[in-house]
Amino acid sequence: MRIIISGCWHLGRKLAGYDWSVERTRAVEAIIERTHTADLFIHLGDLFDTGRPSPADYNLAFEVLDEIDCPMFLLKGNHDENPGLEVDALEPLKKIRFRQQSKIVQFPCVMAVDGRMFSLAPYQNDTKARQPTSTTPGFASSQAAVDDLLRRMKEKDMYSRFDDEGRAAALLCTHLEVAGLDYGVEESSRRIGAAYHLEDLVKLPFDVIVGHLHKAKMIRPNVYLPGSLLPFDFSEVGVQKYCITVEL
Ligand SMILES: [Mn+2]
Repeated sequence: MRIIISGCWHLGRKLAGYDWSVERTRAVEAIIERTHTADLFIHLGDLFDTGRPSPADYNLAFEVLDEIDCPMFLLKGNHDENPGLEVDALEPLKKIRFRQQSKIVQFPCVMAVDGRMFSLAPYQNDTKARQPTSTTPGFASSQAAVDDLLRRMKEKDMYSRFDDEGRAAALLCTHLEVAGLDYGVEESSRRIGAAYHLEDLVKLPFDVIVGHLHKAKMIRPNVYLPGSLLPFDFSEVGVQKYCITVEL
């Protein structure tokens, strides 16, 4: 199974009045091209720049997502979220019938696709984490919800397949912060809520793909950050951007 992973498209973002649509369109088109030979596309969150995108931003989201040529998971990011119990920016996308199957991931969950396990940890706010849903019981806090997900993924009988080296056919994708990661330029940013610890993630017998941080990074042995498609600031103009391909 070939999986294409990207995140932090921040549709609608302007920097000092400059609209990144030309750069972003070029990058998104390169990703869409890769989905022609993929089995699954995962967006790691922050599809939109704000919790209340404009009609033009929704129009753009529909146009690009409908071009994706394989089933997709769309995780909620902190920028897609609204406070309290207000609906988030991804909620209206649930009403759209895309060409391909799509799953909007607003709560931590485990999904099985063709015998591979996907642990999906979108951004969580405490108020929503406490609400029971059809698939979750409601948790004391957003941290409790994502800790529960990690605990479930540590149970080996979760996975149906291992390769010759004992690596599980599983993947963890998250928009949460990772404590212990060198955030570089974003180091001083305010904590956004629940977090994973890098020391836990590197012990997992499968790869972990982390969104939210805009700078692409590889942390051995198994933690990867595709970064954003957008420059973080004008110093990054012309810097190479990435997406991640996983063969599982
Ligand atoms: Mn984010």
